[in-house]
Amino acid sequence: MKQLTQEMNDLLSRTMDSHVRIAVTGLSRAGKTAFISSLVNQLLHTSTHDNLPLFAAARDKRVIGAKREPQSNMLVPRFAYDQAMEQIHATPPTWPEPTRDVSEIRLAVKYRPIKRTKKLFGSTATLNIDIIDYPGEWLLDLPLLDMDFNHWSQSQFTALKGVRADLAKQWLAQMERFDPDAPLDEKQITQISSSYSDFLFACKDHGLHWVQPGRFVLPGELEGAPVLQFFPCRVEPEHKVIKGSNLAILKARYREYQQKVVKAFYKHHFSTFDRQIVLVDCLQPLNAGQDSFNDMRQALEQIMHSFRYGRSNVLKRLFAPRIDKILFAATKADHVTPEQHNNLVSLLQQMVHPAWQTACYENIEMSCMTLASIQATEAGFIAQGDQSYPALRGVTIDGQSLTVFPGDVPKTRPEKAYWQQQGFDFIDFRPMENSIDEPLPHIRIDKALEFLIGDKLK
Ligand SMILES: Nc1nc2c(ncn2[C@@H]2O[C@H](COP(=O)(O)OP(=O)(O)O)[C@@H](O)[C@H]2O)c(=O)[nH]1
Ligand SMILES: [Mg+2]
Repeated sequence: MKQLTQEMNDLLSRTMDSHVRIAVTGLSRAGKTAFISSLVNQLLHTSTHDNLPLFAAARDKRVIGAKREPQSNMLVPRFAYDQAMEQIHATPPTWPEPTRDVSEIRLAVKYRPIKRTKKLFGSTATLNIDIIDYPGEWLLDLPLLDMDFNHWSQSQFTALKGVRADLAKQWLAQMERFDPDAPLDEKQITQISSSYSDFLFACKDHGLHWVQPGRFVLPGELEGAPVLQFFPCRVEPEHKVIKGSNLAILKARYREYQQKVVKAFYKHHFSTFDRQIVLVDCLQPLNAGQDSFNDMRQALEQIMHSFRYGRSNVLKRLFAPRIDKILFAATKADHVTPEQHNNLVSLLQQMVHPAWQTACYENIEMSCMTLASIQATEAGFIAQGDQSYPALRGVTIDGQSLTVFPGDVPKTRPEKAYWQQQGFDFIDFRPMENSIDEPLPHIRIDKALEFLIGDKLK
């Protein structure tokens, strides 16, 4: 009953435009934890600081204050904001620990509305904002809902080219000794599953982001569970499955994974999101090389399928979608000098727009931008003779002060020659020292907020 009342309240406040659920995703290390930490930090400071000039409600002094509230979904872990702040404000400052699961945090923002309908209810109003953090890798699993085990296995073997084929060697060697028709050998299945997971992890380490099943590399609370212990196995379509055989169990676990992991995520989490921000680290693949870059594009395209609610779409059969705005943001903009920011947006647009335009995204507004959640460098110029060049100054993770020009960001998808001739070389900096009473330094978090919730604060 309590649960029901809570749900009714949430529903009511949503119709009153006083509740919004913003989902934050991106592949691992895209910058989700840093983004949410900074977003919360900015909102908590905005009544006392002019830290969000591009966020109209804050600029116009209509935000009275923000505070943290207990989250509504009690089955989801809380986003570790306090821990993140401790780490960022430590001496020396460090980046927050990576998170590996879905988590949530709620803020209540009190503001002065300008819409007449809202003013009827008083001179102030409150917007409850739920911010949900979940791994983008989980969205790579969507196609699994439309594929049976054989079909999926086939697709995995087809993808074994180039670096992937090399990385898969150990797993494939174990497959040689695997007999799908033999009676269930739990130990062998566990071993091969673990070898298959190692292969997926190795792909990630080599900057190859398209991995399936996505949960294998970010299992969250499912770590070690049998539902994550299976692997692709190539058999002829007409191959008969013997009851109690290895193959029978692989297929059963695959079906369980489809239902209890993939479908459950879309039904219980994804279906509740109103707005989505997808964070993309375009710089890492620029560092890593062409394979990594192409792979990132492929993974992004795959991620975008989750926002495509065409009529016959598998998602539409599961729930009534309601995401109406998506922001794609290239993160870590403080890794490049400011005059490169435009190129960084163009690059992101080039990765996102073609897929966006050819598909049917019903009633979803989309935008691309660049941001730095927690600015770790200062931009300036260095003089060389009578010329001056743009440069960044920061402190490296091991405490060295550096002034660098990391390179030009290509405006469009680079050709192979880019990596051969110049490439890109960015260095990891640690967060700048910052007083706990001050908001964190950022680049364009306010612009992101304006896109994501500006309309809700009118
Ligand atoms: N310079 C800079 N580095 C960032 C920023 N955001 C994230 N990073 C770096 O990217 C790493 C991964 O970020 P995190 O937020 O943990 O990624 P997540 O896996 O998507 O949650 C951090 O440890 C930082 O090194 C940023 O705004 N500026
Ligand atoms: Mg994280």
